[in-house]
Amino acid sequence: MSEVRELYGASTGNSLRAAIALAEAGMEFTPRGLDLTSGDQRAPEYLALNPSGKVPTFVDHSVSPPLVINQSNAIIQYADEQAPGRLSPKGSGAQRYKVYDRFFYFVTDVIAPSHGAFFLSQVGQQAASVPLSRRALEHLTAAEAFLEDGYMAGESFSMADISAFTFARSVRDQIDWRDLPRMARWLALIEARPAVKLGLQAFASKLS
Ligand SMILES: N[C@@H](CCC(=O)N[C@@H](CS)C(=O)NCC(=O)O)C(=O)O
Repeated sequence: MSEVRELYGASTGNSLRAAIALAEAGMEFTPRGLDLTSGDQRAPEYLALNPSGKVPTFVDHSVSPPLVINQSNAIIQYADEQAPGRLSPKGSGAQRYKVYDRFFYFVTDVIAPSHGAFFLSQVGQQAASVPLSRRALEHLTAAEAFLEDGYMAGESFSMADISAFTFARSVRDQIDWRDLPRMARWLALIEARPAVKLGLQAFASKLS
């Protein structure tokens, strides 16, 4: 564990994607688990790092002043830059843009509606949340077509797999896997990766 890099988070999709990206990039970090149900994210010392009171937050103390990144997807981009070739192909060829294309598909067409649905159900608007949840699930399962070469953006693991993985895992009981043989194979493949296991465990001792 490195005290130089810290990742504040909880066992939620955004924090876990960031933790998996850092682990896949081979970057050691100290997980700082926050208990969201107790309101740790609104403690003044945490708000000084992340004024919106959300997780995750990444801090790199090796630079002065320390580098602070709040958005999970910005942390993933940072991990990608630190370890060229691990989360996206090196260089600027077509394959890099395929990775970005698929990465942002999951971020904007799957994760964003699922967050919207979560918010609506939290504020008592269950009925309104249903179409958004359905949309997120439909967009996820449409990715069966992405998997002809094994991974979400081709023959190699990339940040596109990270962006798809935590949501797919969270809705696994809502999916009829018999219709999605490639995706079933893909989910097992991603789950078996040592760095993915490491990332998933990062905040395991804390509730969220
Ligand atoms: N766009 C942000 C979203 C962060 C976010 O919504 N985090 C949620 C957990 S998934 C959170 O901290 N919720 C606690 C709260 O709002 O009090 C990201 O991707 O990092």
